[in-house]
Amino acid sequence: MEIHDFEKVWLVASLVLIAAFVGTIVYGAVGPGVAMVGDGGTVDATDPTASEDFRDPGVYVTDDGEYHVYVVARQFAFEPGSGEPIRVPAGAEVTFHVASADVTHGFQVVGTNVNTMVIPGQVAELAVEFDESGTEYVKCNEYCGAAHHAMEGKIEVVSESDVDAEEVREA
Ligand SMILES: [Cu+2]
Repeated sequence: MEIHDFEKVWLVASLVLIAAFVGTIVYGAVGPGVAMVGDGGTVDATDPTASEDFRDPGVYVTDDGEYHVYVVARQFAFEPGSGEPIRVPAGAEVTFHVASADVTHGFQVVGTNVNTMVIPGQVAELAVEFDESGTEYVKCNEYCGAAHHAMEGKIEVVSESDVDAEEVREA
């Protein structure tokens, strides 16, 4: 069978294109470290503080040096985060566990891909590593009521010795 040279060129070009498209999808899925929001279990949809984990929201560190931040989102604040900032160490893996005390909220670290819905009764779990110290901001990006636009929080990424997480809790 005779295949014209131009036809061969187009055949090869379209195969290369298909391989490139598949390549970008594979890279997008595994390359930049994109992870799904973890299932952190369930809590009482109207009172997450009834569960042991959320009784006293804040920053905890285990014996193994793993940081866990328990955050309660409610109209219109993050606790901790809005009143007092969340202080976490730079360069360590920090797992956020976020629960809502009323309606659906959002929890997004501004300018990053750390972003989840916070559905009442459901704990959203996100593992994050902040490379550099500095201030990060958290915003609610699910409309949650009249003062939704004012629902924000602050994360201070500091050196490990400046983190006030002496309370140890096993994960
Ligand atoms: Cu909101």
